[in-house]
Amino acid sequence: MRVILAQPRGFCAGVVRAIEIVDRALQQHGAPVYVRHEIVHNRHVVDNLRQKGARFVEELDEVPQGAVAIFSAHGVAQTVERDAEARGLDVLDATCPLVTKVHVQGRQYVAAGRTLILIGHAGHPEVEGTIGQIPGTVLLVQSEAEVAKLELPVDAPLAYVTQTTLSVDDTRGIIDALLRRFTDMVGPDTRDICYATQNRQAAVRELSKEVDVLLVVGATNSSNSNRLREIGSESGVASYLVADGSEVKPEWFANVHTVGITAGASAPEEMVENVIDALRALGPVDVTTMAGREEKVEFKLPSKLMQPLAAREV
Ligand code: 10D
Ligand code: SF4
Repeated sequence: MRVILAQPRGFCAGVVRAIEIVDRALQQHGAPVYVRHEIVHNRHVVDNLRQKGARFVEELDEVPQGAVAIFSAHGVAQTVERDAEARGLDVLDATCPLVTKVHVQGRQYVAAGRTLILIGHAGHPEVEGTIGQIPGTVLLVQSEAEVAKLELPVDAPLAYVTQTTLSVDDTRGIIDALLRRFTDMVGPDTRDICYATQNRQAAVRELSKEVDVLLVVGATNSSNSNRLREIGSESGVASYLVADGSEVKPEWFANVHTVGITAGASAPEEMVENVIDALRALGPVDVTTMAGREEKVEFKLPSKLMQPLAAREV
């Protein structure tokens, strides 16, 4: 079997930063440190940090007074920030800077007197965080059909922002529907969809032309990973989302010559290796990597974590 690895795939700069924040917090403060929500949507990442002493909670009332609390890469509402302050927690914010950028943009549109529409998926933590970062009402739109249901005057001053991990193609359709229906609408086009999401989607679209089966390494609750699997399916390729090699099923590969593998922005490269090992167990494989865009994005850590460890101990 031929295996072609997507390029780029796997960890984005926001995920690298978020994991590094938990690691450094553990080094500086010792265990336990508390993380609100999965730091990124991947069980292997979470289990690894848990073994090092991180404790994962869904709400801050599970965190003892004065403890170190880390917000996940997906961001939080302002009520969560205020709650952390009221509880005297030592907060480290691992919200991806590209998610924070959307919060700032949304607040600017509202300050300019516009009603804000958020294009995104209901219930996702990034969407809950973004809604809670913007004062006043934010209208959530999940599909083109929902654009038709918005109860707003056609000439109302409106703006939109989007979740960072959406399908570029679906989002374009929703934006076009908004622009067709309303006359005073501004927004970033699809640029709120982050560089990592756009690059991984473009790579999978290319890869899908070459393969019989696509495996996306990622978690079922990972929005960006699900979008990659959908692109494979929409391209007519049998596409499966797998957390690791244990989920790979031999029957997917009957009469299959070429398998594509990509990984969501929160999926560790070790899990890609683990999936390749599962394929090797079925027979010989020849692994190559597609030609693809090189990513050089890096984000700074919070200043609290930049001090050398020795200096803090003095
Ligand atoms: O579900 P998701 O794609 O938003 O998050 P995941 O943790 O899988 O990947 C990192 C993306 C983030 C934090 C949203 F920008
Ligand atoms: Fe940031 Fe994009 Fe990664 Fe989300 S997927 S953490 S927005 S770089």
